[in-house]
Amino acid sequence: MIDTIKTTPYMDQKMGTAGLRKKSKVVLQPNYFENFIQSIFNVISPQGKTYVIGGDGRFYNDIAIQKLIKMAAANGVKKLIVGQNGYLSTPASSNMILKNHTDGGFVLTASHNPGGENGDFGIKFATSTGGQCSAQVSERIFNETQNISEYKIMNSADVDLSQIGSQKLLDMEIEVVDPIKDYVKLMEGIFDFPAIRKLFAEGFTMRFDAMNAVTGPYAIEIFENVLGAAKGSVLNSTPKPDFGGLHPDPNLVYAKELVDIMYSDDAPDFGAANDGDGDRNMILGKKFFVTPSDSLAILTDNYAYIPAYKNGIFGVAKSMATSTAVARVAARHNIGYYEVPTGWKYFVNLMDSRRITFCGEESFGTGSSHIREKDGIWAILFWLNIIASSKKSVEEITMEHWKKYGRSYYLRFDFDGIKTDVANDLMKNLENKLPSLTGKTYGEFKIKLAEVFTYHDPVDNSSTSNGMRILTEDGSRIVFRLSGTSSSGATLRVYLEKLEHEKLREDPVAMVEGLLKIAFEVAEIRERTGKQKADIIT
Ligand code: VG1
Ligand code: CO
Repeated sequence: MIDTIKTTPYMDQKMGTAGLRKKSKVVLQPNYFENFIQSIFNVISPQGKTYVIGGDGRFYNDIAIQKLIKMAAANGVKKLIVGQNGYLSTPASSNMILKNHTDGGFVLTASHNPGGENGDFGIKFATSTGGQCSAQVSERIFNETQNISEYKIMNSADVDLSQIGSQKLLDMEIEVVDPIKDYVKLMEGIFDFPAIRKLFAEGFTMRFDAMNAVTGPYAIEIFENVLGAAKGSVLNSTPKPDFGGLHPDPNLVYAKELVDIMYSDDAPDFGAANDGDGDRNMILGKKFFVTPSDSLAILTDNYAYIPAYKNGIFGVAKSMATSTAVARVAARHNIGYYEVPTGWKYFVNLMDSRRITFCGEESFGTGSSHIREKDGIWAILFWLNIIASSKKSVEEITMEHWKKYGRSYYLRFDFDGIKTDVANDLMKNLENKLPSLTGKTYGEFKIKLAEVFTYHDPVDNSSTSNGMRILTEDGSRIVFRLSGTSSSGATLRVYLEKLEHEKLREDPVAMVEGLLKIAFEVAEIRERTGKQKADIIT
C-alpha cells in the first residue's frame, strides 16, 4: 500500500560541493531524509525510470536505503539496481549508471566526513551522465525542499538486500547486484594487469588502508585476489557504521596508521588509502608522500604506459585550487588544459564533450573519463601500472618529474568551525580589497593579479564563481575558498603554492611560509577568526 504522508519543510537542505551533507542527528529528524528524497523525485519525474542505489556503509545507511527503496516504488520508479547489502562506492555507482544506461543514481554517503551517530550523513545524487547533478538542478531541488508538503512511501516490510538477484516491490523491480565484479572488469580493461601481477609476484609490497569504509572488499578482490599482493596488504578492510572511529579522509593527518607504516624502517614499497565512499586516494612511497596535485601531473605525463590511454588522451583539467603542476605537463604534451571550480560535477561536461580524459583536485581526487566521478582505486592502479612498466619507485618517478618540470610546493591550510557570518564577512572584505592588491609587493613577492575566480563552462555556457586567487610574478599562488562540505559552521581553506626549479627537497611548510604570512595579512585571518594558526594542514 502507498501512504501519502503530510510533512513540513526543512530550510537547510541545500546541496554543497558534493551532494547534501549534514550531521547524522540532523538527518535523523522526522521526515528529514524523506523530504529531501521526495524533493528530488518531484524535480526528476522518476516514473518508469531506472536508478542505481547504494551507500558507503556508514551509520543510517541501512535504514535510509530501505526508505529510499520504498519511496522509489511509491513514486513509480520502474527499476532499482542496488549494491549487495546496500553498499556501493561512488566510483562503482557511476560505472553502473553508465554501463546500464540508467537515469541516475543515489549514493548514501558523507564521503570523507566521519560517520556514526555523532558524525555525518549525506546523499549524492547523480544523473544519467554518471556524474552528480549540476548546480542548476540542485538549485531546483533546493527550491522544492522549501515548499514540500507531502511525500509518498510504500507501507511494506523491509527488502532483503543480502541475496544477489531480482525481486519486486509493487510494480518496481529491485535487482541486487555484486558491485565489485563490474568494477574489477572496468579496471582490467584499462590497466596492464599482467604487468602488475608480475610486479607482485617478484616481491613488490604494498599496504592499502580502506579506513573501515566501503572500498575494503573491492581492494581485497583487486589487490590481493586478482593481482596477487600478499594477504594482509589491505588494512581496515571491513566497512563499519562508524568507520571504527576513524576519520575516513586519506591524508597524512587522518590516515595515520598507514603513514606510520610507510615512514617506518621496514616500510613496504607502496602505500595508498581511500576515503569513505572510495573516490579519494592518497599515494605514498617508502618514506615518501606524493601530493594529489603532483599525482595528477605525474599520471598525465605517464599516460603512455597505460593500455587504455597509450594511443593518446584528450586534455586534462584541474580545480582552480589544485596546484599548477599539471598545467606544465599539458603545455609540454600540447593537450587541452582547463581550470574549473571545486567539485567533480564541473568536469562532467568536459569529459562528455571529449575535451579532457584526466582530471583532478588537490583534495586527494584523481580520475578519468572511464566514469564521471573521481576514483580512488583507479588512481592507485595507475601508479602500480607506471611502477610495473617503468621499474622505478614512487620516489624515483616523482623526483624525475620535478627535475623535468620543477616542483610546485603546495599545502592547504584549513581553518575549521568559524561562525558562518564571520567567514562570510572575511571573504567579502577580502573581495573588496582585491583590486588594491594587484601590483603590491610583499617581501619577495610581487602580486600580478588578485581576482575572484569565475569559470565559464564551454559546453553549457553557465558561469560559476568560486573562491579568490592571488597570483605573483614568480608563479606562486594564494587561493581562498569557503568549504562546501562542512556540516556545521564554516571552514576557510587557504591554498598556497610556490614553484621551484632548483631546490627540490625542501620542507613544504618552510617553502610556503612567506605566502602564509601574506594570506594571514590580506584576509585578516587572526583579527577576524581569533585563530593564530590553521586547524589542519594537508
Ligand atoms: C571538498 C574538496 C573538493 C571535493 C569535495 C567532495 O570540498 O575540497 O575538492 O570535490 O570535498 O569530495 P569543499 O567544498 O569542502 O572544499 V568527496 O570525496 O566528499 O565527494
Ligand atoms: Co569521497
